[in-house]
Amino acid sequence: MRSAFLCVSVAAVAASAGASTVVYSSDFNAPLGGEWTGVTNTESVQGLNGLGNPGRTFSGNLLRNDSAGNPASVSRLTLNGLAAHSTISVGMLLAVIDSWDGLNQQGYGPDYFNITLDGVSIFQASFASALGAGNYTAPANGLIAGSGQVGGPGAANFGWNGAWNDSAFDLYLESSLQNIAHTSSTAVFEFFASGGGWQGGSDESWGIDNIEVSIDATAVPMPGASAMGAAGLLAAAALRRRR
Ligand SMILES: [Ca+2]
Ligand SMILES: [Ca+2]
Ligand SMILES: [Ca+2]
Repeated sequence: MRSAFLCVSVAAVAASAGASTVVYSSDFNAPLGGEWTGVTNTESVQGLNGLGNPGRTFSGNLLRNDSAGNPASVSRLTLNGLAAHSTISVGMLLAVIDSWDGLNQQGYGPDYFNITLDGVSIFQASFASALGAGNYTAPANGLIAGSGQVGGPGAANFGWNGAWNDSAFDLYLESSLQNIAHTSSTAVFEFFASGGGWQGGSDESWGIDNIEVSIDATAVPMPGASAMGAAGLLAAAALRRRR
């Protein structure tokens, strides 16, 4: 019996290596905590409600940032006290709201959506829904609402400025946001628009919903496998005593 418990304990430790642990998530449906600073406005997802891939769809509210400027004002997520890790991943649903102008150079573009981690760019893409063309190619199933381009099939208006179509993307499928080398116990993500044609306001804005941050799980450092085995035995014995 003792040897059986030891085997189970060691197997569990081995299985956790390489897995990931969610350290933060928000669907933006409840008031935001102090981890969010900068532009922290939340509002209805409007016509995007229910759209997405299985397990992650727009619902309730999203965080919407319609600030102007180049770069525009950021929405910032600060996470402290992260456990030991070597990589970090972030996923979210992105709403590209109203008349983005892609890389258009006629005075209305370019328009970019950016994500930085600890001040370093981890994502920048240009999207188009009014003029020109963007430079973002969504992976399979990455486009979850609208056409993702000007006048493409599926073009639709999901709310906000009714004169302009909207699109949405599942950035959980964006490989550049997965397993980013990172070891600090603090992580600061900033989300913001930029570009010489960025107008903001009711002309062009963005929203995010269902954000999730995870780190690669690392078993709590232990003096050795035998110590973990002993801890597992003690825990199992304690459980049995309580029953
Ligand atoms: Ca939501
Ligand atoms: Ca623009
Ligand atoms: Ca719209």
